[in-house]
Amino acid sequence: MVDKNIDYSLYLITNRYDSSDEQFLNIVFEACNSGVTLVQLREKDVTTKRYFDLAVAVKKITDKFKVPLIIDDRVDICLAVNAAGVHIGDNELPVKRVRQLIGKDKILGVSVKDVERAKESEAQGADYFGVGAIYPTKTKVITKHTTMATLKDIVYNVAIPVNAIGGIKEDNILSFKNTGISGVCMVSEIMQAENVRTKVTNCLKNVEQLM
Ligand code: 3NM
Repeated sequence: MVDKNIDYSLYLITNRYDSSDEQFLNIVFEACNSGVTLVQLREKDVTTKRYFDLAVAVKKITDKFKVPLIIDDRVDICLAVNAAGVHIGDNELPVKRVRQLIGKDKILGVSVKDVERAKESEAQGADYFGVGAIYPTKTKVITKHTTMATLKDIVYNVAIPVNAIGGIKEDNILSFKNTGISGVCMVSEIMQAENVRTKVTNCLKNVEQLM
């Protein structure tokens, strides 16, 4: 059974950019070794085989560091590699159906941008939310700006953990003080850091001040 007592505080979401697989996996290794608390493998425009192979490789690393692995979008890949859970956004299977497919023990993350969708998704079995984009992001994603006020509103109206996403950097983590979030999700700040260890260590220090 998967332990659902998840630490969301520093949630790394991957992006391979132009790196080789070896470089990519080294970044994930270094990030886990430095203390990220959760990893999401996020792949777009790859074949199922490629997604699966990457998931197997990333899971070897996350398992080594006992960091739960979440798979973006793909229930089948999540089940195939026995990842800790799956994260879905809009335009995907309904939350209720995903919960039925993955069972009660796996983690189900959902991207939401308003209280209504958050309440509905919570009722349908979501375990946590990603709310954004709080700050402008250069990462390729279909999103829209979501305000701090909406973020706080969602936190206030649901019982499950809420994590902020979008343009989050070491230097703006403290802006989430008193929002009630459970963690910050980061793509480029960690994946493109000059020194992943220093970046993760510094981000963890800032995140600790939020909790
Ligand atoms: N989801 P970065 S924003 C994957 O708003 C993702 O739901 C978002 O990348 C949302 O940390 C985003 O590099 C990309 O800004 C975040």
